[in-house]
Amino acid sequence: MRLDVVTIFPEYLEPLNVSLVGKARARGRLDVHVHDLRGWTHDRHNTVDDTPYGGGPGMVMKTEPWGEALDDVLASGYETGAHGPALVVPTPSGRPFTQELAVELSLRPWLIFTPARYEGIDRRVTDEYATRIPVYEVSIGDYVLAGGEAAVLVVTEAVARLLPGVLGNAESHRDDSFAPGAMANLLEGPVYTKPPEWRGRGIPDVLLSGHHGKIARWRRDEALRRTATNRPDLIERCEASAFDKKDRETLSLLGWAPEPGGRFWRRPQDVEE
Ligand code: 6GU
Repeated sequence: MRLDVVTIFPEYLEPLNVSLVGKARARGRLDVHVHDLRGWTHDRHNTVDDTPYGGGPGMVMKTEPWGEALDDVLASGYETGAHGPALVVPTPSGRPFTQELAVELSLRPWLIFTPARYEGIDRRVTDEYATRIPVYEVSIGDYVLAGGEAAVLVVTEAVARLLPGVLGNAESHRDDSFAPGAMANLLEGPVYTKPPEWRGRGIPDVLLSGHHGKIARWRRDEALRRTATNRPDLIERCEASAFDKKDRETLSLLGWAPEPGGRFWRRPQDVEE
């Protein structure tokens, strides 16, 4: 997969050289190109922003540097044989970045990221490239960052670990908490390793029992417990058929009630205001 990032803070993308993404690059699974947007300015001050039409606070990133940068990145990619580019525009106004979208992006051969500072990029830039290539406007959560660079790191890491030969263990994705079609999309429960006792704290007996059926059931109950506490919306979203008989018992003990249709709902007295 080829990755291009156009930014006014190329040094912010240094983490792409380390850890999992760095390994993917070293193994030849990822071909990363970081570009300084200011290289496509022509004035003495390397201006990339201007005041917004219609007034209001902040500054807007200008069309011309982005247009020239993206034209050059697209052309250079084609020259080296890249195909199927897609633009990924990080913005708090984008669609939520999910594991499902990470999987979709991991199947594309070439992603071009356009992290913006200030109040974002002049809309005409996205509109223009959307007539040529797929454009994904993505948000990584319900909070506001000062710029899209951190979001590029987040998306890149989520995508890179899905590329063949990066994680090493093909099984590892299937159980991801948010893997599409995962067992009821539950959060993963707690994990333990040696030593068997640490500061007076032991390991749950069942994990030492060697009884695979009981271990699987315990893990499932812990996943239900953690999901019910941290992400009750995920439980409510589950189809009735996602829960077996023991799941239902566990959820009832956790204070959840089945609807007539079989879906689960927090009992009204347990819903926080
Ligand atoms: Cl992608 N960018 C910015 N600036 N803020 C965000 C975001 C992206 N996702 C959530 N907040």
